[in-house]
This record gives sequence, C-alpha cells and structure tokens, in this order.
Amino acid sequence: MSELVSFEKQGSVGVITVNNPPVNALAQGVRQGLIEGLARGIDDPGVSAMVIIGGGRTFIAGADIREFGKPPQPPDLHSVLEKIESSPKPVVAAIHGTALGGGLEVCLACHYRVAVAAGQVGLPEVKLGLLPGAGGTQRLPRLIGAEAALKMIVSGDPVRAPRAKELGIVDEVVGEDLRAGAVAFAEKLVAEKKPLRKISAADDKLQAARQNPALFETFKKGIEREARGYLAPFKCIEAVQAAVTLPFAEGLKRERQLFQECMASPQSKGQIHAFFAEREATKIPDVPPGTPARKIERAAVIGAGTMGGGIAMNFANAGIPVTVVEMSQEALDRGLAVVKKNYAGTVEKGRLSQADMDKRMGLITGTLDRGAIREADIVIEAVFEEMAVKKDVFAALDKIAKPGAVLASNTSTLDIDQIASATSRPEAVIGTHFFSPANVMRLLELVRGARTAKETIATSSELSRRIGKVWVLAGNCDGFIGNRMLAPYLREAEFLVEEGATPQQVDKVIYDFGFAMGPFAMQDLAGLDVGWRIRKGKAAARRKDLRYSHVGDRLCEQGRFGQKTGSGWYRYEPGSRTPRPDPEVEALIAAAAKEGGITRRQVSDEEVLKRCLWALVNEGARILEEGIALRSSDIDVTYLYGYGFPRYRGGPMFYADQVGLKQVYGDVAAFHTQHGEPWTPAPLLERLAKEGKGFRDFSR
Ligand code: 3H9
Repeated sequence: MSELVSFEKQGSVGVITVNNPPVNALAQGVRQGLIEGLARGIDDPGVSAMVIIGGGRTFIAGADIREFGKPPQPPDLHSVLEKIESSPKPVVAAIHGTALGGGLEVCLACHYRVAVAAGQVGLPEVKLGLLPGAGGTQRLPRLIGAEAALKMIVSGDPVRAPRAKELGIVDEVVGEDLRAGAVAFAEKLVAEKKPLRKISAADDKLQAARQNPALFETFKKGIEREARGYLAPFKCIEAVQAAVTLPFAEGLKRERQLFQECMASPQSKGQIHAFFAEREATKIPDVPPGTPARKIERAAVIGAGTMGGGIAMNFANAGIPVTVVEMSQEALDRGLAVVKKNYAGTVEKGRLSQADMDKRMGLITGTLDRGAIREADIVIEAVFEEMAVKKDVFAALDKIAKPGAVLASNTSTLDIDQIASATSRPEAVIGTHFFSPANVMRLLELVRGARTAKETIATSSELSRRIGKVWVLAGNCDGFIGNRMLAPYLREAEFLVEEGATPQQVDKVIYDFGFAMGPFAMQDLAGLDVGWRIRKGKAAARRKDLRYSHVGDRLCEQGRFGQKTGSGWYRYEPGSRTPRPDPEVEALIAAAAKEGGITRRQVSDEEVLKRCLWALVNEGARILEEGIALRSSDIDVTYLYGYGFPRYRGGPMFYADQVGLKQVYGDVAAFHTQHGEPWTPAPLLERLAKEGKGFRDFSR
C-alpha cells in the first residue's frame, strides 16, 4: 500500500484512510493508494463494503494544486474514480472537514455519502480559474439537477452537510464519530441489499433542464457583471450544459477538453498564484508560528468616523467586545448610527438575522471616556490622518492602556515610528491600515515599525485571521506598500489626461484590463479631499523642478470632492453613482495643460495601460528591493484585495513577470527618456530584466 493511504478491516467493512496532511490533497501517492485500497477490499471475500475517509482534520480538499503544470504521473484521477464507481461492493464516502474539488469528485464516484454536521462539500475549481475536471460537472447535475449544480460549480462556494443533505449530495448526516457512523451506514446498506448507486447512470434529475433550455443563457446573463473578464465561470456553464445534452461518456470528454482550455489559460496561472500568494503572505520569517501572542478578549477603537465605525464592526462580527471612544456625544451618536444602519442594510438583504444584528450591536459600546480603553487588549486609533493629532492620541493612550496591550494606528500613509515615539512603549505600536469600507474590504496592511515587537506582530496577525482579513506585513515608509505604489499610478493617470487623454478614456482602459474601476472613478468614490489634505501637508517639501499636475487640487478648491459632493473628476446626478463626463473638468484639464506648456495629443489606449501599470510595477520593484514588502507576491495580495486588481491576472508583479521583465524594463526606460526622472527604472527591475529573471526569482 502507498504510505499515504491505509486499509483496515472493521468487521466486514474495509476502511480506506487517506493520510496526506495537511489537507489530504490527491497527490500521486494518494491516487495510487486509493486504487490499491479498493483492490484489497474488492479481492477480500471477508469485505462486503468499503468506506473512504480522511485522516487528520479533513476529507480530501482536492487535486494537489502543486502538481499542476508538471508532467502528469499515473494513475490519473479519472481512472481512480472509474474504479470506485465500478466496484462490485458498495463504497461510502465519509466526510468531515472539507470535501472540495477532486475530493468531492471522489465522493460523487462513491455509491453513497455520509458526513458529520460540520462537514462541507464544494467544487471551488472556478476560484482557481478551472472547472471540476474529474467528472464533477457531469455527476453533480445528475445528482442534484442542473440548476443547483450550476450554482455550486459557478460560485465555487461550499455548502455545509445539512444543506448538502437537502440538496441530495449527502445521504445521511451522522454523529460526531464519523468512522463509526460511516461503517454502520455501510453495514446497513449490505444488510438491506441496497443497490450500487452509480451517479453516472442516473438521468432523471436532468429532465428539468432539458425542458428549460433557456436555463443556461439566463444563468450566463445573471453572472455577466460579477464574472466580467473571467473565463472559467463561463466554461463551467458549458460543461454543465454538456451534462444535460450529451451522454455521460461524451460529457466527460467535453469536460476534459474545457478543463484543459482553462488550465492552459494565463487566468488559471494568475488565480493559482493568488491562492498560494495569500497563504505565503502569512509567513513572516522572524515571527514563526508559535511566537507568543496576546489573546484579544476586548478591543477599543478611538474615533467613530467612517473608518472607526467600520473597524468596530470587524470586532463585533468576530464576537469581540469593542469600546468606541469619541470626543463629542454628537460624533459618537452619528458614528454608531452609521454602524446600525450598515447592519440594518445587511438584515434587509437577508444576509444577517435581526437577532445576530442585535448581538453584534450589543458588543459595541460607545463612550466619551478615554479611560474605558483600560480593559482593552488592543486599541486601534482611527482619528484624523494628521501626525500631530495621532501623536497626541498615542501619548494619551500610553498613559491609560494596560501593559502588554497592542497600540495600533489606522493610518494609510503616516510614519509609524514617529507615532510610536509619542509613547514609552514603541514595541507595542503597529500600523493597521484598514481599507474603506473597513467592514467590507478584505485587506489589512500591518505596518511594522523599527521597534515593533514580534509579539505585537504575532498578536495582530492572529487577530487579522480572527476577523477574517487577508493580511500583509509591510515595512514603514510613506504609503507602505499599497498607497506608495498608488501615488505614481495616480500621477501618471493625471499626466495622461493633461497630455490629451480624458478621465473616461483612462478609466475605461483600466476597467477593461479588469480592475474594479479606473483611477478617476476610484478617487471620486474614495473622496478627493483626503489626498488633497495629504498633498497640502507635503507641499513645502515638493520639488519644484519636477512636473506636478494641479488638476486634482483645482477640483478640490472648487469643492468637488467626488461622489459625496455630487462632482469630482465626473459629475453625478442626485442619487446616482454613475460617473458622467463633465465639460467643466475638461476645461480645467485643458487650462492646466496650457499652463504647463503641454501640447495635447491623441493618447493611445496602449500607452494609457502601460504608463499606469508600469508606474505601479516600477514602484513595486523599489518596495521589494528596500524590504518594505517581504516578497513580490505580498505586493500582489495587496493589490488583489485592496485595490481591485483583477485576480485572474495574479497581481501587478505577477502580471509583469508574465509579460516579461525585459519588456517592462524596456518600456520604463523609454518612458524615462521621454518623461524624465519620475520614470527612473528601479534598480531591481533593471537588474532582473538584464539577468533574464522575474520578480518571483528575487529573494532576500
Ligand atoms: C481540483 O481538485 C481539480 C479537479 O477537479 C480535477 C483534477 C483532474 N493542493 O488554506 P490553508 C495547502 S483543483 C495542494 O492554509 P485552511 C496550502 O497551500 C483543487 N496544497 O488551510 C497550505 O500550505 P502551506 C480544488 C493545498 O485550513 C496548506 O495546504 N480544491 C491544497 O485555512 C493549508 O491550507 C481547492 O481549491 C491543494 N488542493 O483551509 C481547495 N489545498 O501550509 C483549496 C490546500 O504550505 N484549499 N493546500 O501554506 C482550500 O480551500 C483550503 O486550503 C482548505 C483548508 C479549505 C482546504
């Protein structure tokens, strides 16, 4: 037997256990072991049925993603499944943890499935830019109908065992002792002489879809907006359609073809990169697992503004009591009313029960008394983005907070070391850059100051995990990872419009590339005033010999702060979020260009794309070389989760690697010749390009 799969007899039931930690992925040894285990059960006259179960914390979480792209090693998964389904003795899948992707496909080849109540099943391949490639798109519709299968396969979201039972995926939800429950279930099958249920031979559940051929077009239309730019969701639909229109064997062939198409596309490479990048980001070389961390039982947030309120919701959502401190009753009432309104909106949409909303609101306590933070294990300051204000707050926190508490600043640009210098405990100070709206956006940038203790990092990262954030550790510099890269990106976007592009052209190019929105629509949404305030603070230090676009400042001088004031880079009809081009802005741009001595010209879409993207990448290269980001994939995670970079392109640094750094460097060098100093190629970009390497090859 393969080392990764064991076979044991329990009475007359052969128990085949997969032991490939951490997630029992279907590596070559597991596939081989499953075949061997089955053969033993089939050949042994003392065995009347078999159970396939996962050792450790989960059933099988899918194919081994790390094997993708390598030469395939026999046996392939198809032949394993074929052997399971054609077994003359019943095979029962016993599910705990997660049965995902190829793992669920194994279950679907079994004749019956049982699960513990906390078990989950799903086909998440679409999230990796793929589709279930081992019969999942053919068997699931035959088991639960095409419509329900489409929902699961195209969303990739798992369902819990009780729901899986309702759908018909799971035959029985068993008690905590899964093995005992599954063996008893198998014994009963034998005793009652139940038939071998082969899903591949079933057909009745497909009838509804056959009578409603419009189902697939309607489904496609329904996902068009959300799945814009993605290949895999549409291929998933095609594959399910094949289940309805073709015999099983033909459908399998079609599925395999579509799977290969997805696998060969750059999208799956980008999405698989994103999967591993997100996990890699949590690994901090000098803060290994096991680093002492403080348990967070209570939290406090200073400031009940948009950010403070959103941050408080994160704690309440995770069941952590949180005190929100404000300066005036009015500001506190306003802030808490917004929190309540946000929750009420979610209740209205049916995504939260009233009871849960009440519970969460009950965890949030508002106060004007700063002394109330005494109990908190972490205090997050979320006041005005101004150094003097932040330092005052930290000096006060230092006097009140209990020893060992983490003192965090929610800043998007400011120097964490300076903030920490206002306290007597810089080791407890860390930056927590939440993204707006803080209760929705997944990204959290943790910012490590020069003296931030490992324990502070370990505590903050554990907390990030608890509140469901994807987090990245950044070094301390102006703008950290995300906003430092954003600055040259926005700079180029504004230069491009001065040179002859329009905001709508730039936004369309970036949107069509796959971003959630272009730079101008994004600024209008975020509000132009914050950036303006920051720019004013830095005006004295700005080098007058470098080109500077005044258009953004002029807009703010006219009170055009974006959507919230009804106008910014665009104008907005009352109650509408649709950006409309504004002749007044065009005039402003033309005037600024004239003032700057710029002759306006036709700017190509290609130039727009390259200048915006390579501005990000060139700064990303500096960030990497300086150690502000630990690895290029951390930069990708930041952009995927914080800035709406298209996931199927893997992130800016991965995308640059795909294009080839030689090409990227060539473009940057050409821009440098044309536009001067701001385009000085980052030394790392130049070096890697000349060595024929990519950012992925860089390590410290
Ligand atoms: C597929 O099945 C295709 C088939 O349809 C057709 C084939 C022909 N492979 O997430 P965690 C690693 S496609 C290899 O931190 P959690 C992961 O990188 C697959 N490695 O744990 C990490 O490694 P490290 C469809 C995998 O408890 C470690 O395991 N399946 C795989 O938070 C722990 O992972 C999926 O897409 C894998 N399949 O969450 C499921 N999965 O420690 C993908 C995980 O070195 N997996 N690793 O950083 C997941 O969604 C989560 O990992 C899971 C556990 C929910 C299972």
